[in-house]
Amino acid sequence: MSLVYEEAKKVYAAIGIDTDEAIKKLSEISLSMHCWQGDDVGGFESSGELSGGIQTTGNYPGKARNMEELMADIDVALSLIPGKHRINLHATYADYSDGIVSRDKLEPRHFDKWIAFAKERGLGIDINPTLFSHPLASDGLTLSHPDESVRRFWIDHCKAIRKIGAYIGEKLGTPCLNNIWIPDGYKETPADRTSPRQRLKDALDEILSVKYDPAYLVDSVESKVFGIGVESYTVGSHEFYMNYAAKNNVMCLLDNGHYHPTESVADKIPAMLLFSDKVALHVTRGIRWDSDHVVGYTDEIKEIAKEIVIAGPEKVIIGLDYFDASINRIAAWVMGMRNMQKSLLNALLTPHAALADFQAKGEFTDMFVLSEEVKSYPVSAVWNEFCAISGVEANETWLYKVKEYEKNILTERK
Ligand code: RNT
Ligand code: ZN
Repeated sequence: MSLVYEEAKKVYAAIGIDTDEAIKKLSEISLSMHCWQGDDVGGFESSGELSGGIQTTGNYPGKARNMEELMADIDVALSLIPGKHRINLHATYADYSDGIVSRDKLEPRHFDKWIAFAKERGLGIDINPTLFSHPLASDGLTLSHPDESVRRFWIDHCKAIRKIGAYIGEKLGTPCLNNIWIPDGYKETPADRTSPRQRLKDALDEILSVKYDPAYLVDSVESKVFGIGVESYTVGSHEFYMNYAAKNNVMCLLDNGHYHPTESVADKIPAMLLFSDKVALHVTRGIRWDSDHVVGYTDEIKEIAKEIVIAGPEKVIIGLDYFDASINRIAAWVMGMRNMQKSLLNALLTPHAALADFQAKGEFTDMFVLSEEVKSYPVSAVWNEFCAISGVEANETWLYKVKEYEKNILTERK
């Protein structure tokens, strides 16, 4: 135990916080690390363009070109991130070594390599059907497409992925989160806002009519306010999914890049949890819009972390979702994951009960002063201790290892 940590321990003890306990709790929170940061949401199915109103910008060298490279890069990232985590996959990261398979025909065996990878490392896996970057999504419509045959393809795809998710959950002994996000929407103000949503509702009903053991598979639906090219209307809006989730016993997934910039996902979490047992998150950093920048140690994320800690971390499934191709992709993973963890630690070191007590008594001066002063308490000393216990670098020196790997491995990829 370092002297600095011992000092910090005393400082926090004075406001009733046990730092050892905070470290223990933090080490029990796992985050789902999105595989798609490693290859700019490319996947292994085709080399076609990314579609669906999302965009990766930048051309930093060294993008993973296949499953082996992506796995190797994930290993490097995880070696620099404290704690035990999960991997979040998209359907298009299937194992196509026996040939490309149509998305509606994907089978559990196409994910056996990922399962073996996860098992060896003690990781969980989450999954997402991929309803973009495909000829049948080129109209910008999938589950809400007016053409029945297009809808059928995507319904069957989602069903195939749920089956795969349940298989993964069973094999790994930890529930796999299947998250449905669709890009569907319109560039111009639609004449009919109802029919597409009716079709989406019917499609979801069919997809979710197949029941799986919740010990293996849990489902969430992810809303969005707009996407590039679908600025006027999105079928899967927040109200649509919030009501759908409540009535159908699935989870809402809140992506903090998917709301109007002044809306706060931190504020939504406790509201949602009065009506559902759990909520799922995609943590990102929007700048002006859903720009999917690397998660920072920002006020927005700290406030989200605070609500997670107050609610109880077991009630919130935390996944990251961003894609930056302008910097080293492994560094992007590591920094985002560590920032989320540091934000959680910051929340674990905040005297919530005392602050809530001030609020209840109407002692707002005390509440304000304590919450402000606590912001400059020595979180970093506790963070460093957590990293030391976990066997990873405490500060920016982790980047040397990424740079070494970049020099030896990434620059060889052309
Ligand atoms: C898009 C959604 C969605 C995707 C990933 C790749 O705006 O956030 O979650 O980012 O599924
Ligand atoms: Zn998302």
